[in-house]
Amino acid sequence: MLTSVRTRSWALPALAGVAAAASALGVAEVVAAFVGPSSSPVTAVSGAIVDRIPRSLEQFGVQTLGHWDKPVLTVIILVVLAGIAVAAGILARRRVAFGLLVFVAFAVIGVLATASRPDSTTMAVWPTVVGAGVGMAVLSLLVPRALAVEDSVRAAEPADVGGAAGSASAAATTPAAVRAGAPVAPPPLPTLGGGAGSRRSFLYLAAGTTAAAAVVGGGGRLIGRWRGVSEERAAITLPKPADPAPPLPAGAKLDAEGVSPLFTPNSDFYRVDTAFVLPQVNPKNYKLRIHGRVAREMEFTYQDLLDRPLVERDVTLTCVSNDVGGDLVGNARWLGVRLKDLLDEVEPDPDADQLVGRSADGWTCGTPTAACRDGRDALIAVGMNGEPLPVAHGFPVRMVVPGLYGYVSATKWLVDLELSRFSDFDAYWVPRGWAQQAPIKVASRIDTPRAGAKVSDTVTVAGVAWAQHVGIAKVELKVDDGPWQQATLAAQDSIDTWRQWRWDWKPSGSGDHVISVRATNADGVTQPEQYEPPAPDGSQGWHSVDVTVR
Ligand SMILES: Nc1nc2c(c(=O)[nH]1)N[C@H]1C(S)=C(S)[C@@H](COP(=O)(O)O)O[C@H]1N2
Ligand SMILES: [Mo]
Repeated sequence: MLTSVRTRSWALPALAGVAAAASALGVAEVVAAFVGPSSSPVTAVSGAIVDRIPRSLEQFGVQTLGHWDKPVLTVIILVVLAGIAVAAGILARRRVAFGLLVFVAFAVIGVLATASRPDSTTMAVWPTVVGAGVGMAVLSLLVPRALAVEDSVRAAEPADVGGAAGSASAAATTPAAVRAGAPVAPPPLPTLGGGAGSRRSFLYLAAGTTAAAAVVGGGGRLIGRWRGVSEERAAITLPKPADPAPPLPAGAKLDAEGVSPLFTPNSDFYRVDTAFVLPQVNPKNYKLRIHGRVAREMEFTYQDLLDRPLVERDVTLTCVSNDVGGDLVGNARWLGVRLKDLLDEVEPDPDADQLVGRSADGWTCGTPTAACRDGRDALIAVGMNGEPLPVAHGFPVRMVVPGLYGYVSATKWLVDLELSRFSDFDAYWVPRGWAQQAPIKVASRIDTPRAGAKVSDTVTVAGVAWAQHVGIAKVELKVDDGPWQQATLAAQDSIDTWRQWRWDWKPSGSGDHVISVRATNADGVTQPEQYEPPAPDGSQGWHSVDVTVR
């Protein structure tokens, strides 16, 4: 009996803690909707954690969870917060002030996190402060009520007390009003059966408060999104390119079922970034500043960029975290301003060997200045596959440099370009263990058949191969330890785009087989068999799939 009394007397204050924490977070989301997305304490703390995650763990996260990495981390954070909220409620049993202290500690963490985000403003602490205030008020209201309910229930169940002895029993029968620090809540009259009823009504109160807070918080997120830049984006009509993409050669698209399309639709395009909520950069106030080791600083509005002659090019983007056979790669038709022209106008110092890109949310990227000026189609891009950049892909302005992995070339939500030196500055991923310079390695992937597929008769093996800014010269396949055989290549769109390939295989008998692919670039470099993981400068090795011939 004693244990059941104790369990129950912890449960209601714990619920009060959860309801209070939910109220704090829900209210904070609403305030954040108006202050700016990164001022949400959950978002800011998540971001601060991501920035401190060790390289191995981050690598593991991206690899095993893919684009689910952020939702999963958010759920983990919410579960941890719920645990702490339970603890705050239980602490408040002794003294409401103890529970309030937990909220104060969390407010301090939230304030530090929101104030130190790279894109924070002086307003950024408000969601946390207001949220914490509301949470503390809810805790102060609910905990005494929880205790009063417990006391009235216990008063109505004398059997519970009779069986208990010692201090536990004394504590369990102390009226709420006597507990130090607890405001006097009117205890409901202890009538038989009425105790259980008030317990239930408290449960409804706490659960109702939590649910209302979740709705308010979700509403806050929606308001934040609605207050975002999707309307501004929808209102934009991009100018026609002065220099359109060259027409696709005949045979640039293979029709093989299951092969990646030559152009990846924007909705399917892989997304990799450190942003917990997408930066909402309004093109109306947009400025791109180019400065640092230059003869003259310059600034460009969004309209300034659109007013320049626009270039359209097909470029395949690849993430350095893409493992052998992975899908962190995609091809798009980009529209933008030639970066080389802008750099020629600011006149970089000869020793400025690194161009540092900065995003609206403070992420940084270091690109060799030479790669931006050597004649390749390095772009300050505003369009992707015929539309303004999607917000997730860097709206309104991002960088695209053929031949370099995304983390050293493809700054999204680009607002600042600084001419610097590799010896003076390490961009975001460099201190986290990734290479300072990272040209894309020649790679190939089997799209079909899928690993583990059951196949028969004639098997169409097909996929893509890429070696941006060099070009793909040859793709070969082999089955088990058989000889390498040449695949049919689609016609080359450009050396900066991937090439589809296909190979029709007639298996000679049933059983399990391993199909492997390797590509050779236009410089004659063939993918080596030796596997290398993505860190520190890109994965390497042959992609293989195992199939069963029936
Ligand atoms: N602002 C910002 N830009 C960024 C990143 C980032 O984290 N923040 N990630 C880079 C990386 S690692 C890659 S691979 C590409 C991915 O571009 P995508 O999401 O449009 O496919 O964006 C690059 N640009
Ligand atoms: Mo990346």
